[in-house]
Amino acid sequence: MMTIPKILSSFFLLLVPLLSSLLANALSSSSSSSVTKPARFITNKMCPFAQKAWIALEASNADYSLEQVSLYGAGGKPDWFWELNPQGTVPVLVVSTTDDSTDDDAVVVIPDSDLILNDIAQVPGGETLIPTDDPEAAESVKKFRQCLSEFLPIGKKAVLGVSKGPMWSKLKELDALVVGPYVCGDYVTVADCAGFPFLWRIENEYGNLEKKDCPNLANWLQTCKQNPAFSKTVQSSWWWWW
Ligand SMILES: N[C@@H](CCC(=O)N[C@@H](CS)C(=O)NCC(=O)O)C(=O)O
Repeated sequence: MMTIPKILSSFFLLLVPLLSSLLANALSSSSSSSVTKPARFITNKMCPFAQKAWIALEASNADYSLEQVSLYGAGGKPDWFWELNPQGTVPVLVVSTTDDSTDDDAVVVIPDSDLILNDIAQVPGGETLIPTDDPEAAESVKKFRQCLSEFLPIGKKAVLGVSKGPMWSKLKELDALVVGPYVCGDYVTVADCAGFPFLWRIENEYGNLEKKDCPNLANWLQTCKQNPAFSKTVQSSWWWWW
């Protein structure tokens, strides 16, 4: 029998491609003029979900400006942020589809890290990080992201609780999905962007993953850390994903 979290995560995984295609349509059809203004990336550098999107913006060479918002300060979140994203979460990416700054309708707000990854090619200058012309690599991206979404609640339980066994088992599953040097081979895809913030935190907390029978993940983390698109997003203070 399916557990409730499994149902929810399956539902979410079904929802993400649907929302992505709706967003892509909105982005491509909302204006006749070309997209040239830099996107606005609203973030908090301590958040792993926001880090995912930040890496993708960097790795895809997108044209964007970064604005940090304080999430848990005494004054609460600013009104403009609530108006932009009523869920009150980062990251948020705002993509203009016209050069006319007075045209409010020509703005698309993408308020979720997975949606941002999927739509990165819609950002000015952005190159897709989804290998559309390589079915094998596309399948490898899909499997890695699926396994990662299963890892997140297991990792949370392990970090907060006593037993780490289920987390190490799930990490071995992820390890087996890494082709190397990046998840799908020689180039960065959304799978690398999605995985790095979370797996970096695990390595930071528990040490080199090679010692946990995850040599591929250990080498992959090393490769990512040497890539400026990843290394510039690493912070000395950071949050877990809960
Ligand atoms: N599903 C969202 C989750 C983002 C998320 O949980 N962000 C946290 C910070 S790491 C947040 O904004 N929390 C603000 C709050 O809960 O009030 C995504 O992937 O973008």
